Amino acid sequence: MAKKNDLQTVRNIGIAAHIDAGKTTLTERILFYTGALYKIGEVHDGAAHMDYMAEEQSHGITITSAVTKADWQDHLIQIVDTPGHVDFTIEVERSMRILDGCVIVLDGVRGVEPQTETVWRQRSKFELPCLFFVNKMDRPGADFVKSLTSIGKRLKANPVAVTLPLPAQSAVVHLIDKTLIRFAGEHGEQLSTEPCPDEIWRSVAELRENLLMGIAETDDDLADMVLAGEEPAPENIWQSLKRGTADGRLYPCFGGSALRNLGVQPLLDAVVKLLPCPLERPPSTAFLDDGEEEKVEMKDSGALAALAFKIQMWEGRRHVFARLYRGLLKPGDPVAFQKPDGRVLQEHVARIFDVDAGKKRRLDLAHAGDIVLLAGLRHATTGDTLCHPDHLLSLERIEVQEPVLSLAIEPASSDLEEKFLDALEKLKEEDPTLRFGEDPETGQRLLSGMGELHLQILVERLEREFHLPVRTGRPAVALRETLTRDARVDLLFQPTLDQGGKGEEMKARVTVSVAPLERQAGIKILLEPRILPEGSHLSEAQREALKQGVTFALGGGPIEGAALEDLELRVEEVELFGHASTPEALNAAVSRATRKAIAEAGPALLQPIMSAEVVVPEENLGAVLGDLQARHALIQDTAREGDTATIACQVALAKLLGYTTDLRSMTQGRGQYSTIFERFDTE
Ligand SMILES: Nc1nc2c(ncn2[C@@H]2O[C@H](COP(=O)(O)OP(=O)(O)OP(=O)(O)O)[C@@H](O)[C@H]2O)c(=O)[nH]1
Ligand SMILES: [Mg+2]
Repeated sequence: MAKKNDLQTVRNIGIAAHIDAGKTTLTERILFYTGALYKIGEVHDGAAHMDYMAEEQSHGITITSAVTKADWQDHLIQIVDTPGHVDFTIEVERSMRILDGCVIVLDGVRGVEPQTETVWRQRSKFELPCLFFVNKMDRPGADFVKSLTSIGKRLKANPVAVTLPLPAQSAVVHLIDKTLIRFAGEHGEQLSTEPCPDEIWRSVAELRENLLMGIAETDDDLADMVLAGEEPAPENIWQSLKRGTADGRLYPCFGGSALRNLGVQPLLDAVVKLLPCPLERPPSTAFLDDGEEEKVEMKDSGALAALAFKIQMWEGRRHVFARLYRGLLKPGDPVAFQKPDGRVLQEHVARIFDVDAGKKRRLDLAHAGDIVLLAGLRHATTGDTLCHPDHLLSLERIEVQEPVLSLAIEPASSDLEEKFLDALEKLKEEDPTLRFGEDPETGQRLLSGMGELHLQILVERLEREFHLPVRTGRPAVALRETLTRDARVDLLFQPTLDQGGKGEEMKARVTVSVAPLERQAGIKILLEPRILPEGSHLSEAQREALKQGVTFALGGGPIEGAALEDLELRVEEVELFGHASTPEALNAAVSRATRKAIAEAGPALLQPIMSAEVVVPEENLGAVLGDLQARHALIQDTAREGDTATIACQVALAKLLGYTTDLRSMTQGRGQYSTIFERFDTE
């Protein structure tokens, strides 16, 4: 293996894509060719090394990102295989957060798909240099050039071809080296490389031209050479391509078929040649306790800075995945971290492990740049920055989406209650997109998550991993409430003495106004009231009481008790009455006024609206469209190509519950769809 503490020879990459594009199949090939695996396990046989969870094997999909490592050309490649299903998008988000580069996989028949756009946005947020692998080129209808065009069109990126797949010949043309690479042997492990024969080269010369022109646009030296008709040396091309990839101006594309063992090794070469080592990434920005910024450079010297990005139960014990950004970490070392609420906690790392999918190996020391598994931490969780206790700082946290679907759930028998709560606590720790709570109105236990599959997998895990049979209700969508018009309320709070409780007089008057805001505007609170009588002021405690009163009142709307959204609330005026205007009085006055104003402002329910893409055989298009219309979908586009049709639409999540089964029966199992949460809106 490459020496791990020589960061020049390390590549940390993620593999991301739309569901089923072939990420796990590709990762299995990478592990096989690099010698990390001596036998290829196929996803469809439930045998993939990377999909080691029982639910992953039974559903044939990836659910949780798995870290593995491979050795290629004296480099250590650490690979995170991420799930493609949108319900598990947090897994992609947190992986992208800690990686240095990524490979986005496309299905060569489908090109860019909806979830490709999502992972693309996630990659862009962290400015990760990225290569594309156009997979499934063995399938009928696969089209490499068209897939590249879809990258340009849908992702607004600049793709350049590096290898062109020729599946019929089990070969790829390498456009930089001008070679033809053939793949032979049982698993394509035997490569033979020859200069590309003229008759093939003639048909690909245009792609080579595009590659050179693309690079020339980002590199003046190379531009001069190309314009002068000179042939740049492959080494020069690689170098400029690496620079263009690093700053996001070029996206090198590779073609092949993971399942048919075509074109994977040239992609691996390119991971080493084109993607950055940890040292080549810009330093991360961290914030010190006093709000000052600090640049964290990837190096062993300096105070520890590591980001906990994932919690996983391993043999029943809590483990924390972390990436080290600076410093060294040994078993027994103390780490401190600050919670979002400002609390600072400190604990000890008991053991450190190197991880390979479902296996772990003990380490004596972790270096900057490493991705490791830590045991012994009870409180550190996803998003926390682990630091040296004398030098506290926080790296940017990981964004978590709010759940959109919930399910009433209870243990099958009441004596399992304690075990049930304990198990949910553990699952919640692992998965920040999972919520568990009680419906305030019905008292039912509610499990909330990102979608039907997410909730289904959680229920299966409770039963299999925790041996906990549960009873569940039907999934229901998460709701929000908003306003449809302005309202203004003036309220005098003056309970009669026996209502006041302690026998002390309470009195305060407030004027509150509310107004609707556009969708996704959130909540705006303006708390700068005019104070009466003229010349008086609010004490710190009174101001805090007003703030709390408002927050409390906005916690639940009048229709379903759902959180309010997209509105502006202004506390316009507060009248004080000497000692009687206690903080309690102000709190009660403002929260009552707020509730009343909301009730008068035409409250309305908002529900999750999804963007959906439905792909069906042409012959089923009419039936599927009719059915979508019956679900009140807003059809945005229908495109036909060959014998498949693609429908783009927006539809309320509530109308999509159970759609997987319905679509299957309308299309004899051939239809597919994917959705992405768009916004909360009235239907
Ligand atoms: N024809 C063909 N099928 C492939 C190829 N690569 C993968 N598949 C198949 O496509 C299906 C999905 O492959 P996976 O590797 O699980 O895809 P994934 O992207 O990891 O899927 P998720 O993790 O669930 O998002 C499996 O049945 C694979 O055997 C390929 O190159 N050609
Ligand atoms: Mg997978």
